Amino acid sequence: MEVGLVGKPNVGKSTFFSAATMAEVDVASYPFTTIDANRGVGYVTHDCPHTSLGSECDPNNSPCKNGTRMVPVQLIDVAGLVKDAHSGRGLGNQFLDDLRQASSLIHIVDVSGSTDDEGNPCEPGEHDPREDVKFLEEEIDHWLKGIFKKNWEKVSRKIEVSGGKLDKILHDRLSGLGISETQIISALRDVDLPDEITKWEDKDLFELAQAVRKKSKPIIIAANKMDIATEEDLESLRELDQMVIPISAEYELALRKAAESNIVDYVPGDDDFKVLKEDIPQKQKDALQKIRRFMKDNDGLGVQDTLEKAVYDMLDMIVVYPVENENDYTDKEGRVLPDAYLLKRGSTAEDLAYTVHTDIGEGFIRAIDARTDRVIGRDHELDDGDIIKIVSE
Ligand SMILES: Nc1nc2c(ncn2[C@@H]2O[C@H](COP(=O)(O)OP(=O)(O)OP(=O)(O)O)[C@@H](O)[C@H]2O)c(=O)[nH]1
Ligand SMILES: [Mg+2]
Repeated sequence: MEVGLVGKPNVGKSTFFSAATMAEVDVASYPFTTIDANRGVGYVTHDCPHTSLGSECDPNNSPCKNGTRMVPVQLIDVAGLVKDAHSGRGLGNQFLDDLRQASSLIHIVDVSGSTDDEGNPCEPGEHDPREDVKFLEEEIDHWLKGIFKKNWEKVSRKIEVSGGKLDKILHDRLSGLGISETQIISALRDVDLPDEITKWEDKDLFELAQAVRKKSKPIIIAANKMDIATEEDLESLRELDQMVIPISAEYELALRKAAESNIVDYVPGDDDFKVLKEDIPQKQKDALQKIRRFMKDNDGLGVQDTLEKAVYDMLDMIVVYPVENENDYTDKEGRVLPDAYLLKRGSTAEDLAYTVHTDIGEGFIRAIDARTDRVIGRDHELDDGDIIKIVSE
């Protein structure tokens, strides 16, 4: 499960990434600080089943803090994208290939309007961030269109001559992009293109790319730098009628670092924190005061909230806990509730088996719902919080 961080240069993508993963990466106040993508692990939270089962868990892939599981999510922080990148401006858009596997995208926008189209600093309010939303979607559409377009003439002729199934062929072309056939079928339904595929022009392929993007890479907008923006800035971005979350990646990073140094007790996503160490410089005290005020005004700092929404709301994911022993909920090593996996709602017991390991998926015989001890078949639809034993060859 991967989530991509995208946006024009200098908006705070790497700051968000660093706050969410606690990895040290380059952050600087000029464009194109990041060139090669940063990859790391962030997490989304889930109520750990151990609280209702009465037995303590012993996690392997997902730490548990006071009954809250931290389920891993891969994050990718890519280079900044500028307008017309598809025709080679800035770093071009080839690096979007890094986002092939991303299931959803977080678009980091500088809501304060203090970076121009190219990511150069400007006076706050000078740039309208709504423009950034439009251009970014278009650049992603151009990138997808470019993938469709490769050898298109040959492919479209072949489809017309041999009568191949269009959705299957498009699915093959997009292999490695984490796009399902169902998403392609539903995108094809949303567009109105000429019946004869060989007649499709550039604009038709673009329209199709746009529909595929909407189905397969949903975008959530993180209105960053809210700490230097006004409520009016935020309201104007909200006029776009998309999911927008006000955030301060800089405050989030500062607070997580303070928590790491035991200066504060802070649970990411909370709307307050506790100061543990009073003996700190006045400057740091003032900074913490500012952060606290921001949290009160905005119900938190927004980074964790954005990630949770990118996974649970945009993708409708559930969390399932596979075990080896359905009676004491353990794995081979005796760890209680060792792993938590994110799956799309509607996933089956067999889907879980494949997620754990291809061999387990291929050898699937049956599964057992550990909470009820009932045997379930491969097509059984899983529920959020299920604990499942898979029996395989
Ligand atoms: N005020 C404020 N500044 C921020 C915030 N987040 C990031 N910045 C600053 O914005 C500048 C750019 O941050 P980066 O994280 O390097 O931005 P980026 O989008 O990764 O930039 P590129 O890699 O160049 O595309 C740095 O000076 C950060 O300190 C924020 O929430 N508030
Ligand atoms: Mg960066």
